[in-house]
Amino acid sequence: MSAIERCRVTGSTDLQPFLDLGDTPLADALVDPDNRPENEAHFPLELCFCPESKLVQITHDVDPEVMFVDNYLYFSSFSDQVAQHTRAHAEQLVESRGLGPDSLVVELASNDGYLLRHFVELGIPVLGIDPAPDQAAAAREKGVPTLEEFFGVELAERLVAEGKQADVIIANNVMAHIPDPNDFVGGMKTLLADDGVITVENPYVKTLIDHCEFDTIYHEHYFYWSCQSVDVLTRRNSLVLNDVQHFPELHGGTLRWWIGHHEDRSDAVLSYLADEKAAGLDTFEYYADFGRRVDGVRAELKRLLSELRAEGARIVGYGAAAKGATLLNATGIGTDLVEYVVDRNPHKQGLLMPGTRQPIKDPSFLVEDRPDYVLLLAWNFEKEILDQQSDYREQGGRFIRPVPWPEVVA
Ligand code: DWN
Repeated sequence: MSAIERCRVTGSTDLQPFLDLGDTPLADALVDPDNRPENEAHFPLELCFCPESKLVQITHDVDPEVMFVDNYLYFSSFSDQVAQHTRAHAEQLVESRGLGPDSLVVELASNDGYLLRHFVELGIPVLGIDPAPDQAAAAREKGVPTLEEFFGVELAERLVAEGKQADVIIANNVMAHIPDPNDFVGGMKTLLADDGVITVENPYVKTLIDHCEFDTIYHEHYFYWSCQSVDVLTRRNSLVLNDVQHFPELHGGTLRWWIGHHEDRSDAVLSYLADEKAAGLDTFEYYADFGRRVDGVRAELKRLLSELRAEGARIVGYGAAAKGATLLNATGIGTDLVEYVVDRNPHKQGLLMPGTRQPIKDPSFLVEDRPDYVLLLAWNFEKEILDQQSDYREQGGRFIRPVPWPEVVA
């Protein structure tokens, strides 16, 4: 597998690498213990910066058909925080856009219908688009019609030819996952009604760098977006980035970008663009020392876990998350340090973490087994998880937060 030679947005060959996390397995490819390959496929996990697109992207492509279809186990509906966030988003759209029975709301990567179900409940026509069969089936059970396809210009043109035009297009946590952003956004432009709006949500690259959230880097995430890079991409596809909202508590720090056919820029988006310019997000220097800081975090985490184990403590993990797979594999944390991982997604229980092979169990096992420490692999849900695990904590169990700096938190 060779590194890309051109930026996936601009085609520029001026790609500047700044982080190498080594060869790691696909973060979502949990392993079936009854059918475990000797060593599942590993791929180089490196980041580079393109000064033309102002975009951070991984240097090696993995076939999307391999990553997102056969055993993709991410279901959006396993977080109360995400559920509350998406309900508020739906309500904001219905009110601000005056949606009703003659509207059409389309979600790209609609997963298990976690968001579109809110519009269905209000009698607003929806269409989900997601290539993962299990998630699409779960969405249909919620009354969300779903196309099991990858989205791009070709599908958008087919939908328009059928008389469909979207008043709202929602793309939550997907614009990091698509190998061809111009085709993806070009499809949005084709499908969007003239007075329609697109909302795109993704973790914010500035938070990733500033808070050393290196574990949110995995092959499923081709891109790590800033307002500047979204601005470049949308303008290249004759759309306009008009507004931005910040959700610092979601997935470690998420931005929601509001995009349309016509310019109507808010003070918020102008302020974010100016702040990013002032912080140097459009320069290599801003990213240059990230690799060194990540090395420091990885070394400290391994030291802390090794020290606790040497004292006779037992350590397990919470959250069979994609970020957990990167953290364990990129830091070299095997079952000698973290015995097993718990996760409340039943599709993941009974499987093994990719690469490091920790077995995945139900979170109720924590109270039964009483390990001394739990490494928060899903640290982005720290409050929700600690509240939920009050019984384990009352038994004296303690959690370890791995980033921005490893520490025992509670
Ligand atoms: O882009 C993506 C980000 C936004 O979400 C997707 N590619 C995949 C996903 O990343 P992730 O796999 O790191 O997801 P989460 O949602 O951060 O992972 C949380 C894991 O923890 C899930 O497997 C569900 C589980 N969980 C749990 O066991 N108990 C979650 C909560 C809130 C809980 O209480």
